[in-house]
Amino acid sequence: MSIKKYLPLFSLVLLVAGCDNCNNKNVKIAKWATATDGATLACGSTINAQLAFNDGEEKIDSVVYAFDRERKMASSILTEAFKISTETLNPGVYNLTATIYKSDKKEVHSAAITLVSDIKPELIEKKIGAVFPHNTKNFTEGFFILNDMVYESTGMNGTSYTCRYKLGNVAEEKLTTLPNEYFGEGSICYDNKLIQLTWKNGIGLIYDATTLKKIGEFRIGGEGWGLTYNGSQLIMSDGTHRLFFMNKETYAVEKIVEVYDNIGRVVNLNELEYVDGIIYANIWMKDEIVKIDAKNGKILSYINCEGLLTSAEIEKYQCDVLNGIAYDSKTKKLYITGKNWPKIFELISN
Ligand SMILES: [Ca+2]
Repeated sequence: MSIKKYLPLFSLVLLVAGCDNCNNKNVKIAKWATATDGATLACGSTINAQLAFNDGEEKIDSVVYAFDRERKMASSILTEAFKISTETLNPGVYNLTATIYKSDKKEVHSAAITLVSDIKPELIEKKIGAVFPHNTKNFTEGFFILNDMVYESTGMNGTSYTCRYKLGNVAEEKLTTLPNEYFGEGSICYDNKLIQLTWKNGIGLIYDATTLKKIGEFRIGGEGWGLTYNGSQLIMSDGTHRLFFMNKETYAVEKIVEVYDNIGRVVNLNELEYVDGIIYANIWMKDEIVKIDAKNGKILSYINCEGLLTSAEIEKYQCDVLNGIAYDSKTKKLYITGKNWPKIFELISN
């Protein structure tokens, strides 16, 4: 099983923001004294931030530390170590600044601190149950189950549509077809609305799930990849390590959860499936599915799904990557497939 860990790209960098109002810009009052600069720590750790003052600079007036990218945490005026508890924080990159005041001087030092997950993910080998046929014409981008029907959305310009079928059948009912200029992506159905994202067109499309008429669209800030629904919010991936929780009426992003394991952030999150507080995501270009704690983005386990198709099947159908996780809430069974794959697999997951 190949589990590639991703190193954070920017965690080990101390950014010295420079001097504001320095009399002599070449002489610094202080520098970071501890491993604060560029630290990567597990959630729950205590950050000990401390400055080392240059000779003759000890008699400063004050230091104001500020922490948290959203600047919600209280600042503190200290000249000793500034201890920061991360007990309540989710994984992500946080900004720490120390502003030093000395007579008419003000010097600002900042550092990026990465909090990774404090959970070592479980490495799980796939367990496969029943196997069903899949339409190899479908370049699968969205995959979910509603009222005993499998719904699928497909991609590529000119072949982007949504359809549904009974598990076990390849004959499918076409629901909506996208204009050629749209590259379709993930989809979901809720409140009698059928939603399909587009990849780089910057919009999501809204259809009435009964009439299949387009009733609206919404803006997507970046790329649209996977989509799922937790009962109150839409959850979208964009190919990075971030998951966007969106208001189901306005489609405004209400929360971003960053996905990390105990090493660093995990990127290329693609098709998604929300199941009881867990988000399943397959990783683009890998036969691998991750289970993510939807509350905080911590990866709980990696499921190795290598070897689902034979090389003869891949050759015959020109199969692309694994992409598609669907949960049947009635039978409590999970299914996976891929782009142009000939099969749908029941994935037995604890
Ligand atoms: Ca799905």
